[in-house]
Amino acid sequence: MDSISKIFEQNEEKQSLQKTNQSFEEFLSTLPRDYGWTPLFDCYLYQGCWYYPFFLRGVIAAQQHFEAQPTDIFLCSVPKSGTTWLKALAFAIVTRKKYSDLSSHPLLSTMPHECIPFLEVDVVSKEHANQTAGVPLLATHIPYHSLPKSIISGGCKIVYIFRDPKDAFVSLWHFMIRLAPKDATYISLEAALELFCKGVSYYGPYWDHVLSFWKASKEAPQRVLLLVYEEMRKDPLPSVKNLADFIGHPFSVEEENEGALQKIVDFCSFENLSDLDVNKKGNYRPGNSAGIENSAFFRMGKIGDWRSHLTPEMAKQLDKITREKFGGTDLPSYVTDENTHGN
Ligand code: PAP
Repeated sequence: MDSISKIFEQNEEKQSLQKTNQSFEEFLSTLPRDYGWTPLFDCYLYQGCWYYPFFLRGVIAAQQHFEAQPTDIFLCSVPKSGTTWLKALAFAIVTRKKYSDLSSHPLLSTMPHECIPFLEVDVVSKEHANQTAGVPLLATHIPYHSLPKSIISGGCKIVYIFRDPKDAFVSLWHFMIRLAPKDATYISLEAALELFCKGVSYYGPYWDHVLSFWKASKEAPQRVLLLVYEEMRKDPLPSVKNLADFIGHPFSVEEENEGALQKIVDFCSFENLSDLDVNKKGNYRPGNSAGIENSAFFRMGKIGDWRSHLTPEMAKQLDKITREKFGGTDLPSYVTDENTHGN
């Protein structure tokens, strides 16, 4: 990794940046490569996880330069598992005193992703580590074993959200179609499933990602909290209360009596956020090749939407891997009863 250390030395000069790009390309060429679900990018295997080059560059830079502060709180997730929701909730919880009047709340005009820096994209050096306006929240999709060391050694709190791999797969497939250029041939559901099952997906393998945080939560439950999308969707209050306690912003009895917890749950609900103009009409990272409409992050927000897309055989294929990977853990089984598979 010596050459890579050099690659990511902080240097703002144009010439060095160009050199960096060339060296990064060279590094990429040494990694296993596969089709990235879109003609836009291939993906590359680094430390057991599949990345697009744009993100991998940031992951390596973060591993080398990011110095976490012990007070930093990391919102972690495998893509398409509830990241946007978790960001909105955590942001609303932490800032609730400042924005007790919801009519001026930043989430009314800013999509949740823009409220919280994304480690491997927005925060790659010590200099940039200070969080937005004193909010100690950062987000990342990096699996636990590849997180920058200072996050673990600094004892930072980590909140991890995940969901049924079948729904995450369907959600990701829709997202990649939205991301693909308008005139491009979209990846079929069947081809995407084959890649997903091989582990080749955005920050995949999906199951290994979840397991990395599950193991960490077993080893250090005081430091790593797991949130289950389905549990939150069915009954958000207990999980959101737990989240607030865990990140050190518990709701007082008085606040609960006044309905402050319920107010945040309602404010951050799919129904409310997806109906805001900013999330219906705004754009995320405009001008970037990975830019997309904000609405792509608010599709259905449903448990079990996979039933509208996957054949029983496809669902069984995913369930088989889930059973193998999650067997022996106390993670939700996510294996659908044989009799209820299907559309
Ligand atoms: P990301 O990894 O690209 O940030 P992420 O937010 O993790 O995406 O996942 C998007 C999913 O969360 C979408 O699921 P779907 O495709 O099955 O519909 C999206 O609809 C859902 N989602 C977004 N916001 C909320 C919310 N407030 N409550 C519940 N689900 C939500």
